[in-house]
Amino acid sequence: MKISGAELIARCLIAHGITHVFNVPGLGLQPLIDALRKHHNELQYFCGPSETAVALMADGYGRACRKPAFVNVYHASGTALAMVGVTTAWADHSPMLFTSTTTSRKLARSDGYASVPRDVTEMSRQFVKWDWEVPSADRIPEAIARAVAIAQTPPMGPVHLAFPADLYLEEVDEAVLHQTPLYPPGRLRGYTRTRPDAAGIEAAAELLSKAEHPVIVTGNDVAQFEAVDLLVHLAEFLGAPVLGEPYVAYMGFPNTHPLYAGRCSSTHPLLSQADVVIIAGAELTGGSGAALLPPRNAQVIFMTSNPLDLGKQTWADVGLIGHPKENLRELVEALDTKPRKPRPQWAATVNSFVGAFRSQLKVEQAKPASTPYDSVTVPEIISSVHEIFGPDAVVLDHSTTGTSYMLDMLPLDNPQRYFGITGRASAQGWGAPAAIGVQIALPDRQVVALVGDGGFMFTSNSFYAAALWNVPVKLIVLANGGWHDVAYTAKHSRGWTDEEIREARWVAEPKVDFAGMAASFGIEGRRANTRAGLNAALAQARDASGPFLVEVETDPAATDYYVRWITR
Ligand SMILES: Cc1ncc(C[n+]2csc(CCOP(=O)(O)OP(=O)(O)O)c2C)c(N)n1
Ligand SMILES: [Mg+2]
Repeated sequence: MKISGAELIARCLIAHGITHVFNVPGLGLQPLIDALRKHHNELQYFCGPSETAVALMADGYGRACRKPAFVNVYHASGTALAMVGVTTAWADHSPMLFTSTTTSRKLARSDGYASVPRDVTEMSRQFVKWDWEVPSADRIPEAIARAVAIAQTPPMGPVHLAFPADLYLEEVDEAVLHQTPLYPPGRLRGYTRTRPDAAGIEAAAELLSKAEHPVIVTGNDVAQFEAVDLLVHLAEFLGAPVLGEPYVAYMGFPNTHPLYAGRCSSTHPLLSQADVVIIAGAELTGGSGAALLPPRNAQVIFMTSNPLDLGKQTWADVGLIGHPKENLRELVEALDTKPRKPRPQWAATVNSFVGAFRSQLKVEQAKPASTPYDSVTVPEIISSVHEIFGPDAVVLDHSTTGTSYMLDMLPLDNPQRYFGITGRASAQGWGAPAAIGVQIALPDRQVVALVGDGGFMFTSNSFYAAALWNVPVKLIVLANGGWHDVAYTAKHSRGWTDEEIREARWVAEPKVDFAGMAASFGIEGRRANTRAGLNAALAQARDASGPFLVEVETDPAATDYYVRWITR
């Protein structure tokens, strides 16, 4: 029997376990949308207010599911709008099956309606693991099979396929689905838990067994591949303090653990004393852009799932390339065969540092707001979120200058409930749409997102989609009066005055009524400027069955804590 290219795409997606589709419609896409709709029992279809919104939702979905969603966008303009979703998915290793509808084959290179002067996949090429403009309908099964496999193979990331619009209407024999060498999906099954080289493990274990002052810097890979328990085991075995990065997509270590020593900086007192540093899946970019280097005389054991990461930020005396879980498991096993080295002095130093660090956090928590008007401090917001939503809520953090407090103060016994954005991605606007994607991926979990007021303005339209689809995500907008991150830099590195910052319009004047904006979208919203008001609003949000927005007048003083860390 003959079927259309569009129908073939839908069937291939289903065959490969794709369950969610994100799209914005337009000329030429309709046959595909019809085919996707026909299979609505298997493919949940989400149409959003812009390609930027849906691509960032797919990025959030990929982070939470660790499998790709299918995104299809409109020609050159839709692809351009979606590009920030592709760049963040690249930066933070989110699997994504990104596809563009492009000019029909007969009209290619004619610069007609909604056209692309060359290949639409050129736009994303430097950010994707693989790209292909599918030349004919009979190649669809192969294209989708390979794209899904590549996106999901560590290091995960986006792939970009382009479908010429006429390919959706091309009739092919349905047998092509079965004729591809890659069908059924079981014929393309990659076993991806690659093991590090035995010699490398031995070299790492040898270094560690002699280390006096071991330190671990943890990052994304560890949490993304569910290796946190192994990292905890390794840290405890070595008595090594664990440092996080200033910004992370996934948090690799529980920040409630007695060996958690705050976030990394080149001058971190424990890192400065390290003789062996294990860098486990960390990207080592600071918030200020400066590299976070270990001391020059320290030996570095660098663990990564991506061979291309070697040597990017730091040297690697021992580079262990493999699946993050296997890297850690093999290292732990190798260490277990060696005598355990007591390090009483280092233990005392680490203990005393962590004790002082925790006392400092208490001081920060107790600080009153610095504003002449009513506002709530970021530590208070964090405490309220934790008290009201509890330890099981999934927290998505795009609070920018609030992130330092978040990573240190939000109790994360299970760090895998935290989703953030790395310095490498550094994309304002990510938070709200990504939170919707995470909530779609995890329908049984409560998802709470904290976003800056400036960042939210980049993609606030995405929140309308939460209303359209009744996605019960809870969004907290930290209304601290504008763009404090960039204002800080202007003020302290370039000598700008408050007046100049105001003239540049980096201050939120006129004030945006975020709760009112939510109401105009048909979403419940509340504003709070006191702790009690915030608690009441959060409780209402928690109990609401649909999406909810809480706008909180936020003390901008969080910037000081953030800057103290990144410029230390
Ligand atoms: C797409 C993009 N454009 C510009 C920037 C630069 N930038 C970094 S922080 C920031 C302002 C963020 O404001 P807000 O979300 O209110 O956070 P705050 O600094 O107030 O904590 C901007 C514009 C960026 N990171 N991403
Ligand atoms: Mg702000």
